[in-house]
Amino acid sequence: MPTQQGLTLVDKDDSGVDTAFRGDVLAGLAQPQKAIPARWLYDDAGSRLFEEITQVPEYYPTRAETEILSAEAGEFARLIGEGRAVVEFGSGSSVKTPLLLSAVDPAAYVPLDISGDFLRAAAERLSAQFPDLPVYPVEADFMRQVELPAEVSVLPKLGFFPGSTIGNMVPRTAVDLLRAMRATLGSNSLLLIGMDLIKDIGVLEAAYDDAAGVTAAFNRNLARRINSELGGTIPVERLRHEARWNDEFARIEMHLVAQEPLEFIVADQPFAMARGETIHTENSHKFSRRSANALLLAGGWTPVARWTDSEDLFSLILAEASVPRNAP
Ligand code: AVI
Repeated sequence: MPTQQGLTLVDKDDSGVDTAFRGDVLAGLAQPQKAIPARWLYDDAGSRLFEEITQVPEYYPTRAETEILSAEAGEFARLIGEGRAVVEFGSGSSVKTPLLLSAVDPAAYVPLDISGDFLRAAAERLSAQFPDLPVYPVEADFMRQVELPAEVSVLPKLGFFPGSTIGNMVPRTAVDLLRAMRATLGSNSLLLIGMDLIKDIGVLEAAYDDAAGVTAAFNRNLARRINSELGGTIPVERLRHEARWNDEFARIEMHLVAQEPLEFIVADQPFAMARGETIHTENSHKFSRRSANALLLAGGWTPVARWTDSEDLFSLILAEASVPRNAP
């Protein structure tokens, strides 16, 4: 597996267009079921809108996971112990990360993120809050094995991947990521991972279609981004946000639904949508205890402890990289 550290991670052409974005959008819009990878939802405006989503009353995951992190500090300390390097996959939340760091008293903190700006801002915030904690931010795509800073190489690691972001990947990609995490963290490592639970469909659909319309704005922002970055003419106001439960695959899907027949251009190429046709923009998989365990095991992690919030909405799972002595 290739490793990388401190590389330039975004390829732009001569006119400043992100070539990976253009490639994904053009390929995605050409498919029978139009679909664009969810990672493109997060430009600056999208990232701000996602922060707003975490505050709307219907979006329970952030609240529920924060409740677990505050309530179980003693158990984390007991099972994880002090002195590890906490390696966070993503640049860290201003609320969840300090709760974990206070609980496990680590020897170092290593946030990994593909976006250097977010990473540096988060690392500065953290250093101000924990002045004695060495912080080593690494700008990298953590979907692949990442070479960690030499300063933490001898320390045992705790990976931290909150938010149920794993649920935004289809299982094949999620397993690839879990394996990459294992390769990054090494054989004596632990992983603390947030995984959202299957629950009442009404609760799920409301969480992804809040009354204030923040999630709708987050979804439609992708079409705005295509227009502004790729010379698009998508009539954004003719696309309706929809959050639908796919029971077969246990996931909430976000779609942009054409309200009438549409024709538009993106990067000089023509596209059309029939009335009711959709662009699929995100999956958010939900898990049972067993399906969460199966995914972790497939990715090379053995679950050792599990916590849920007081309403059983969300789970945090601690898993270890060591090889279990089970029959084959
Ligand atoms: C980032 N991720 C875990 C969020 C989720 O719940 O799947 C993204 C999101 N999409 C709509 N609302 C929140």
